[in-house]
Order: sequence, then structure tokens, then C-alpha cells
Amino acid sequence: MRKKIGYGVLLAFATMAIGFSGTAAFAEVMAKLTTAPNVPADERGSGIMQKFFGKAETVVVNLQAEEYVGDLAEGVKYGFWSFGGTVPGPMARVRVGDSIEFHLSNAANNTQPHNIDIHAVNGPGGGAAFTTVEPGEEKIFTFQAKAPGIFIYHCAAGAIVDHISNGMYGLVLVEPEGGLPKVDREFYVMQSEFFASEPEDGIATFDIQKGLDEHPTHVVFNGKAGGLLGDNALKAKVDETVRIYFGNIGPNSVSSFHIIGEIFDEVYDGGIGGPTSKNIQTTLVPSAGATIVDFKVDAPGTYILVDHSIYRVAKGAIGHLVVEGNENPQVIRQGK
Ligand SMILES: [Cu+2]
Repeated sequence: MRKKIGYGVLLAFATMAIGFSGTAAFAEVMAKLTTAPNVPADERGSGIMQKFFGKAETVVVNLQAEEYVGDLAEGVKYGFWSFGGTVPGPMARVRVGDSIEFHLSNAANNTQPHNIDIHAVNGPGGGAAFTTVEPGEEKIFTFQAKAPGIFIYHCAAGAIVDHISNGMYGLVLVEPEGGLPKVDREFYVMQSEFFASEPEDGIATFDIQKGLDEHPTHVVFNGKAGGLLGDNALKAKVDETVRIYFGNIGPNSVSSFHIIGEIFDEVYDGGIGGPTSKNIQTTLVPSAGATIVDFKVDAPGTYILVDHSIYRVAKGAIGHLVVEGNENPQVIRQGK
């Protein structure tokens, strides 16, 4: 008897869930964008939950091109061009099969036309042809997220090089069906080079000759020297699993991404859905490419993110992951 009631309740719940998911499948949802190093939460679930809540949706993404003066390094003001007023721009999380309704606006007080090329797009220009916007304008285009992956987006307006070099890029995650394996913490880190001129009126700008020479003045994580140091350091606890979505815009150099004191348990260098590499010390991330690294932290202390093309550390390519918790002498200790 008790069993019958149980099944009845289960059936009622299943009916409700199917009804709800039927609505959700056609729902239009606003993308929740995050500023680096934060990653949008996975709200679609996995397993049985994703069967009901993980269906394809229309996801609306709103981004605005914003030009502003900010800190590139201590004592160095720079004239950035950006998506959303930060470098890198905000991160979005969608799922394979979703239809992305993308709105790009250009702040009225900007000086340049801008657009967006999203590497998750199948189609000429990655959306750039549909989105070139003058200051004060907004344009919309729609694309289907066909392939899972961690993808770069960037501005491709004008000569392109100045728009990329000034900070117009970010990452979008297209999750596979069923989502990615769960981890305890996720972070968004992006490496970029800057070619800063001598400051005029206290503000440095893009020096094209330094770009042509491939001589960056700064190589930084998350938009500025010290972007992942001090109060900006990443944080985790002993025994937690950590995932970093790591993008490299270049615009010229390949990154030799490494964390001093860690081995990446898994690197999604075959893309999402392809084979992953295991137990990797340093992974190459091409210009305008991105990867995902997963690892478990075993011992407390400060782990150091670098581009192991090591002279770049002096130009700013260094960050900290601070891990708190109990010592783990079996894994590491001083002496015997
Ligand atoms: Cu632009």
C-alpha cells in the first residue's frame, strides 16, 4: 500500500516536472554574465535534473561596448576599449542547442564603431557582419550554439588589431548536453598583451609599432598587472577540485600556461567532447584560443599562475591561487 502511494507521488512530481520543462524548453532567459574571475553558475543541472531543466532555450545576451580609462599596472593609466566596462569582458554560459539572441550596443559617448566575432558561431565573421554598431546604436543577431567548448569572443571592427589590443575580448562557455563534470570551484582567467605608448596627459594608449614588432609592454592576467594578486587572488580549500577556464587573446603570443606547485589532472585540449589530456604540467594556449584545466589541491599554500615563457612574468603574467586548510604531510613536507 505504502509503495503505491509512493509511486503516485512520484508520478505527480514527474508530471509537474514535465509540464514545467515543457515551458522552460521554449522560454527566453536572460544570460547571467559574470566579471572575471567569476564564472556563471551551472543552473541547468546534470543527470535526471538536466532531463527536465536542461533543455535548449533562447538565451538573451546583452553586451555594451565601453571605452574607459583604467589601471593597466600600478601607476599606468590606459585608454581601454572593452565589452561591458571590464577587461576581459563578461563571461556567458550557455548549452549546446541553445539559440543565442545577442544584443550589442555601443555606448553613446564612445569614439569608435564596434562589433563582435564570437568563436562559438558557425557563419561568416562569427556575427561581426551583423553587429557593427556606431556609438549610441544597438544591433541584434541570433545564432545556434552547435558545438560545445570554451570560446573566445572579440571585437573585429576597423583594423581589428587596435580593438583587440585595447581590451575587447572575453569568453563564452558552451556546455555539452548534460553539462561538465562537477567541480568545487570554477574560475575565469584570461591572458592578454598590451602595447602601451608613452603616456600623454597621464594616459597610455595603443602603440601600433610595438604591436607590429610583437613587443608587448605588458602581459597580464585579467586585464592588469596584479589582476590575480593580493585581494584579487583566487581562493580554494585543501581537497577541493578547481577548474580554470583559461583564455589567451594574444594578440600575438602563445601562452605556456602553468601553475607552480600543481599538475593539471585533466586538460580539455581536445575540446569538450574530444579526448582530454591527463597529468599535464604546462599547456599551450594559442592566440585567440582557450582551454579548461581541472585539478585537485592537496596542500595549503600559495600556488602561482604563470605564463611559463618566463620573462613574461616580469611584464605582469603572474597570479596567485591561495589554498587554505590542513597540512598534508603525506603529499608534501619538509625533511624526511
Ligand atoms: Cu571594437
